[in-house]
Amino acid sequence: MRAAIVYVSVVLLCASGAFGGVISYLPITNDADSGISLTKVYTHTLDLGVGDGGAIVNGVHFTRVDTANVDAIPNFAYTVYTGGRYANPHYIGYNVSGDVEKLFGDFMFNGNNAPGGVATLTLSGLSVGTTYDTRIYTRAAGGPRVAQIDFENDGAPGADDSVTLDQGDALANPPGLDTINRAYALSYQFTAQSDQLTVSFTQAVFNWSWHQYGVTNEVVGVERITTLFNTGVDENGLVLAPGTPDPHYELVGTRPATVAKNHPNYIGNDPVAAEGSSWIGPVADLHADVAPGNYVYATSFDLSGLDPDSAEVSIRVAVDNILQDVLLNGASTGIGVADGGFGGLSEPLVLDSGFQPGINTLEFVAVNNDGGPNPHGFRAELSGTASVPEPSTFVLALAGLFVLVLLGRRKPAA
Ligand SMILES: [Ca+2]
Ligand SMILES: [Ca+2]
Ligand SMILES: [Ca+2]
Ligand SMILES: [Ca+2]
Repeated sequence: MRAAIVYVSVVLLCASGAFGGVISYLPITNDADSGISLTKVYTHTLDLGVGDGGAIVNGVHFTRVDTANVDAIPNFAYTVYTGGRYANPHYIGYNVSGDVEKLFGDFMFNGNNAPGGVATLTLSGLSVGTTYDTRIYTRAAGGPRVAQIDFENDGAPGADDSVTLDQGDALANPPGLDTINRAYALSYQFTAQSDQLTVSFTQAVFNWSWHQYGVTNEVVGVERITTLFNTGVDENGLVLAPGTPDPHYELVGTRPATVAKNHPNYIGNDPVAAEGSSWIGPVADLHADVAPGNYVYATSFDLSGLDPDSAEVSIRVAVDNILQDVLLNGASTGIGVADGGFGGLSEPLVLDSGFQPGINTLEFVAVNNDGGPNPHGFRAELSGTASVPEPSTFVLALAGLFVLVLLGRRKPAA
């Protein structure tokens, strides 16, 4: 009975976030175990180094960072206090295969840094109160490459969390992995107290700095809605050729909408087979005249496993001639775009209510102007996120149940 009470207390402490940041180590051998996923909401995906460009891992595109552009990367800074910043090309031989190998191959580093010298990575643009998981990708390349790593987010003096690691030895504890040359992500999970996280590397030995291979920062507990698609793209989000039926948009009451060659007056389609969007319509060449009246484009997406009350969908549209309304699950949202909206995509139109569990449907009510047949087309770019229901809510409910059971049992003895 006493053991059960202690267990419940521990669970309550963990679930209520009574601890600060959490440091952990995630071994990586290939794309499948990289933890890099299109379902995640990232604020930063950075591949440091030169020679093989930004890695694309499981569909997630990394931004290449080297000495030429490091100071121009938004919401990011890499500073050194002695020595200099250098970028190295691609090296192999560290037990990683797949596309993620291009993240671990090349790196930047603080060359000629003095013992006790400090290099810092700063991620900014964070939202106070949001929980993030910052991952610093690392692997062995000789040593002793020992550094004290400090995490600073709360703005109060002193590191919020610290660890000392030899980058050249993954067998040492921490990180305590299975072999010296095991690549891994150094994960730091924290709830932001300010809009930036600074990670400082204070190195112990001259010219043995930490190599910086890559950095990601993901929002914890939130996922991208991966079943939302732009108009005119395939399952991978790549633009389809004109004449192809759109696999995700139906022209209601007639047929699948057709991916279409844009009218010369319209914003140009993104290139075929690239990420982006394309015009769709009733015909394959939008220069052709079609009947005036309503053209309703419908698409659906799946919120299974996500909290519909937390869903938020952002939509940018271009339309010839008017977007009269957007229906979410059959209900008007009152969102529209006035005449002339085909020279560019609109500002984001945001939906943040009216979602339901499972499959949701969006219908775009487009109107082609009166006055006889004239050109018509529709184009949309959609993105969205939703929370993953928290296991801790369930754990708390379960813990509460245990307490009730315990209290109930204790009553007769009192
Ligand atoms: Ca690379
Ligand atoms: Ca601090
Ligand atoms: Ca890299
Ligand atoms: Ca028209």
